[in-house]
Amino acid sequence: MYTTNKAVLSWIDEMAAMTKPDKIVWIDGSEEQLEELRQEAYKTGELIKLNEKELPGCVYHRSAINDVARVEGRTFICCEKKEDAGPTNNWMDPAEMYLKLRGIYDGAMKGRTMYVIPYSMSIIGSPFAKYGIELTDSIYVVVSMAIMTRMGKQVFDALGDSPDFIKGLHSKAQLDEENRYIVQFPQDNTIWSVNSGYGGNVLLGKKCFALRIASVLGRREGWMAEHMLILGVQDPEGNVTYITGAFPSACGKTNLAMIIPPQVYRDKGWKCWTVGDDIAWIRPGPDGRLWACNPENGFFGVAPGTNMKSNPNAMLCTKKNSIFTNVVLKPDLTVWWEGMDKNPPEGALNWKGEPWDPADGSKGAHPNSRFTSPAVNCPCLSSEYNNPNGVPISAMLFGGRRAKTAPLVYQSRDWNHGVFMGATVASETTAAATGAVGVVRRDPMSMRPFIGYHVADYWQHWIDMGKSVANLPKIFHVNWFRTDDEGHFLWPGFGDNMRVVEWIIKRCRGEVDAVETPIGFMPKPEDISLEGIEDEVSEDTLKNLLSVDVEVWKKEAADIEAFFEQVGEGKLPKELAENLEILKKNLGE
Ligand code: GTP
Ligand code: SPV
Ligand code: MN
Repeated sequence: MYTTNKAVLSWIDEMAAMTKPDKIVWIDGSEEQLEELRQEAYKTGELIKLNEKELPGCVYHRSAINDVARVEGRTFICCEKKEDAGPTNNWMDPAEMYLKLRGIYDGAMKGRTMYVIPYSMSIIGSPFAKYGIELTDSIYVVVSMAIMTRMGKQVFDALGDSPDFIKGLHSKAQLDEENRYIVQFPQDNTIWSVNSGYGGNVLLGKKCFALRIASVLGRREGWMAEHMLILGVQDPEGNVTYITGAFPSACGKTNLAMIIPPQVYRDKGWKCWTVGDDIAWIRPGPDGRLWACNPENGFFGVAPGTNMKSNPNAMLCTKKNSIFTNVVLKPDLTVWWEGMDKNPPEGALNWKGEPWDPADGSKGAHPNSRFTSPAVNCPCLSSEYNNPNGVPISAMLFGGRRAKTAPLVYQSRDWNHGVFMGATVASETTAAATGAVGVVRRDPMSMRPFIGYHVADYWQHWIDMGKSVANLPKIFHVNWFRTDDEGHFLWPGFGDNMRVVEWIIKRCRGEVDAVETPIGFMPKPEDISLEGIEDEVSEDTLKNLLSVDVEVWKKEAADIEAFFEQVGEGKLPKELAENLEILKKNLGE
């Protein structure tokens, strides 16, 4: 026990009385204790130690075959009134949900150990910091939280006697899909997760706390919790401009957060720095700007497609002290995934643990297989990463996977139009959540699965932030995923996204003008540099990428209107309705 905090102790007593673990172990954050736990997990097979020479400090983990992604259909926001959860969340009366879950948790930790994990989201003691405790029966969760958060007994010192902490309870229970629940109780600062062992469902500091619960806190306290990367872009003169980007799950945040500019840019002196790759907590600063910090302390990144060409920085992050989940396990105890290189290994085990023959056409790694790596491993980690005040934001990007419709980049006319652009983001679904992949759905601010309250109230909070902040970031929409009629990507993406980022930064500084179109400001084609990729992207392709098809956009506007009717429930902010009218008028409707 590392605390005399009565609220902490009585809550742990109550949770232990319900889940009935054989023993309770307090996690202090020391490497010795973590190593003991890893050794224990090697014995049970929960973790497999990887090749110490090739991958020092790394472990392999498999989640159950039916448990490899977030389960949006089984994720609930249990606030007092159903109407406050809104149409994009599952809801159940909190008393009813507690009763139901108590039944499932009853004795769920019998024969197991309950680990008490004290952790901080953001730098301990900083203006951003919020503390949490996760109780879990999974060693995988303990070692993951040690990477993903600032974890250990120093959190109790910071918390002192305060009852102000997020109470997280996780049990793998039987990993029973039918009784799997990921439940947020915002009025109680409580998260209960049961019958899963997959990252986003069980690392409670991440989506459950830092987005679902934190979005509720942010609305109440005047700040924002967003599903955003944070990137520092350094120009040849040495000025660093910070941008954030909200793209839906598995749509490119980690990749943009770790971008390496193309050679022609590096030669001129451009450099990019990672502050965060998934979540941003954003607060108004004393200078009237918005300041962002990354509340996490590691990366939980999509493995497939990550390679030394697409994202060398992410590859280098995974070389030590990392966890690999649901990837291919090679006979030499190293790992592989689709898109790492062109040499699928012989004699390896697939993500299910079965002998895998690459020739049989099946995937070796699960499409949502992941690496978990400490932020300190990142070769391009920003010098401001540990700045307790965060970094000042000049631009915010929204985007998604759109084969058609959305151009490469466009800029909003003003903040409210930018909020409209974010509110109406549409993207093809990915393997990051269970369910069909490749279906276009509206994913407001890429937060659809993570807003802890009514989506229209969340939009209103964005509008209100715009009124209270003097010096707002500029807002842009990007789409790296436009395809030709054969389904090939038109834009090379990855490092070459720097070409779009440069235009965005110049817009923020008033250094380049733009063309006004029905949907917003767009670059003149000659203002997007193709230097060095003239062979890959012709001027015609670029024009195509920057084209707005009025007929397609009329359909888009009608679809947005239907979406607003469906989710607005009589409280759609008038600024969004106005922007829809402007769009329709601009399209000649
Ligand atoms: P979460 O961790 O689920 O929130 O995902 P994320 O938004 O961080 O996505 P990530 O950067 O891991 O990218 C997901 C997938 O998109 C990977 O397979 C990438 O290879 C692919 N991807 C990322 N950026 C680009 C790009 O610019 N162009 C193309 N074509 N694919 C990209
Ligand atoms: C996402 O799905 O957006 C992720 C992975 O970042 S998870 O932690 O599972 O949510
Ligand atoms: Mn994410």
